[in-house]
Amino acid sequence: MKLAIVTDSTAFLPERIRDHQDLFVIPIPVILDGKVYNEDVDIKADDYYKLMKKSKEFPKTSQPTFGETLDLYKSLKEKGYDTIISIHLSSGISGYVTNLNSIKDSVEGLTVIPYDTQITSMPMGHMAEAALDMLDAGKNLDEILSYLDIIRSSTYAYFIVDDLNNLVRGGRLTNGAALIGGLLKIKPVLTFEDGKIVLFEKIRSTKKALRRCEEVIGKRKEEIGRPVKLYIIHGNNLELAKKEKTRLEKNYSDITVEIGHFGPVIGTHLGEKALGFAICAE
Ligand code: MYR
Repeated sequence: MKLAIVTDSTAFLPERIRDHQDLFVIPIPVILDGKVYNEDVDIKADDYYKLMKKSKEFPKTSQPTFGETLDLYKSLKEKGYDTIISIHLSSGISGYVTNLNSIKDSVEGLTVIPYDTQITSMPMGHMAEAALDMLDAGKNLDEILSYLDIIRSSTYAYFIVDDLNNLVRGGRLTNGAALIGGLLKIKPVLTFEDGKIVLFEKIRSTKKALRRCEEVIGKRKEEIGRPVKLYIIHGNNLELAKKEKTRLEKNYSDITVEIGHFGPVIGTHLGEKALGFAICAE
């Protein structure tokens, strides 16, 4: 078997694997004032948040086309790969991974396994990382997929946004329209349930919402019961991410927290200044 790992640009990838020879990233487009930008190819996070502030129209995202995806798969077949694990953002927030099922058998001699991570961002980057590490260690396809399942079933994310408007207008908050009236004066903590974004708890202030995220992450850490990865992810809010890292590492002295950022695609749906906490098995 010659295996390639494909993921999409919403994965925040650890630096050490970004140039791995068996890793390939398909960019997801964002549309700003009618112009299409491929994430991390045409635009990076820093510039995007600036542009988003100035945009006249509400920003949008879309899925890579079947043509673009098939071109990538075909090129990998030509490079000698016969198997691909295609690791993507949750089917609860984008139809992309589900739609891959209709093209996965299109390239003769190539087995494509679409993998629905039920999440995105740093935990998804960790799934790509774990798959590559296992590949390098000589593990077989079943072993790699079983390990991805362990990470997926132990992944939890809690996050707050500065303004719920983007999530509600983009249609990514389950029951968002029904919730919004009641959420005006509070800071909701959001989470993923069955791959969808839902309200976790209504909290009175940002400070209390952050304390609640720290507490619930600590509880999850005990439940997972094995070494974990702990992530703080920010939407152009590095100062707050650093403060939270210090607090978490003080509270849970046996862990190191890694900081990453939300790129243009997730930034489109969460808006600027979002902050997320994520935990998963190492
Ligand atoms: C599409 O338009 O189908 C592709 C992109 C959809 C991205 C939706 C992102 C939702 C926000 C994710 C929050 C993650 C917090 C850890």
